[in-house]
Amino acid sequence: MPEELATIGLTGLAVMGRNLARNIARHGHRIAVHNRTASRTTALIEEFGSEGDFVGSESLAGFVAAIERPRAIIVMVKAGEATDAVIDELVPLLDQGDIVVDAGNAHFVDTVRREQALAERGLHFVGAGVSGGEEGALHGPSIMVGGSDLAYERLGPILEGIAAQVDGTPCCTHVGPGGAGHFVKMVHNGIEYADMQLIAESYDLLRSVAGLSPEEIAGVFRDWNDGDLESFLIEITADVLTHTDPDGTPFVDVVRDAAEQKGTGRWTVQSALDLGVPVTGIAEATFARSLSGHTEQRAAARQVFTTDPEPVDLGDRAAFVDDVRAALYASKVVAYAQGFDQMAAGSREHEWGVDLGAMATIWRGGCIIRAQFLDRIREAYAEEPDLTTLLTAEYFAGAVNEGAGAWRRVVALAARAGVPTPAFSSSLAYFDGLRRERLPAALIQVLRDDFGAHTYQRVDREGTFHTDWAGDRSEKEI
Ligand code: 2AM
Repeated sequence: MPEELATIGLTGLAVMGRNLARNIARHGHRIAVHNRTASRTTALIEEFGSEGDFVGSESLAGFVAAIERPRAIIVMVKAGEATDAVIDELVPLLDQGDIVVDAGNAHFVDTVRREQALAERGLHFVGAGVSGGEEGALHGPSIMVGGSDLAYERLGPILEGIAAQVDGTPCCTHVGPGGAGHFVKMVHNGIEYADMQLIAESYDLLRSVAGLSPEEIAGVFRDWNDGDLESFLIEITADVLTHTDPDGTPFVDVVRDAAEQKGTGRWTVQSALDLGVPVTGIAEATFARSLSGHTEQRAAARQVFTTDPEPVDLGDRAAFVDDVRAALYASKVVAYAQGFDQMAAGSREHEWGVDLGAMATIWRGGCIIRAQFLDRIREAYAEEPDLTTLLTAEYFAGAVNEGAGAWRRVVALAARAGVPTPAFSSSLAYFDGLRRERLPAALIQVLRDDFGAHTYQRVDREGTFHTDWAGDRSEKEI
């Protein structure tokens, strides 16, 4: 056993775990490292041992013994059964007050279950969402930490140190107890789905309607990245669109157009349905990925529906490009407003006390959706912590109002040109739904009362009513 104990331990040394361990070591922490297959541990120390103070162990028992108490042990294995397997092996080796951190992409429901199970044995379980991919793990991710205050006291100084920093503020915070960290990481990923779908729709419109080449579209995205839309995803879109295959074909044209998903978008939508929060942007983005994968149905539909819409008159191309920018921005505001609504609803439901402004703050750097935009969200919540919806915060309301005309023109033109813009269109519909004086929901209430006696309320007086539709149509107060 080494003389000096390690400050923290990490087990699971595939690329994310390895990079996170290196990041921790580079920040001067003595770190115990372990992997089921010991060769990964040896490889890490051989290749990167000089970067910091690593203590490698072949056995899990040796690894646990090498960490100072209360122990902080990060588990970075594939989410699901592997996490449970590692926890089951670890728990008998631990002492009261030790902390197990799951830094994988767990479903927050599993995190809640694991936290309760470990709490019964006097152990802290921390579900930590880590965003930023492999590069982020190494150079500074955004970290969303769940679990107890006591656990955060031990972990916070280390994790805040290795996280991305924006204006001197770490992109890491204690989100709340239980599954709070993994819940907000899930919504973060859902928002990422919406963000990418909106970018993809913009690209499609610029290419299919405005007739720009991928190279030219890269230029448009580069320009956009100098303004309000500045973000990591816009930046890498500009970059990948300039890439070509060896024969000069735009790279985007040689990749199969069937988008994949690992499940966080689906989880976000499932949770939103349970919470009753309309995350239409995220849902459309998730469904658009599913649609793209239904290759047989797509082939069948292409054979049957061969008539193209009549060509549309684009008018001024530069003006259209600018309209797409405004529509993208307005739709993005909606997607984020919806995602933040979901976090508020999840926090209320589970009594997590999530500080929405703090989420915007830690997403400014390190993570995939990092953007200037998030600083605006942070400011909006700083000004008004109980904001009903981000859409009505002064800055966002202004941006949406300014872009509304362009948004409508783009969605209408896309419909006429037969270019699918599910995220643009549903975001506009959501916006109009919110701002409408009267919604046709009144008719739905009447129909429900007719076929199912589900009752309704009236605009002109208090109470719950039912009309005898099958009989004399008299109204009764219930
Ligand atoms: P391995 O190198 O031994 O396969 C990503 O798959 C990481 O999770 C790897 O470090 C892998 O270890 C680890 N892992 C996957 N399933 C595991 C399990 N059941 N127990 C321990 N580690 C596991």
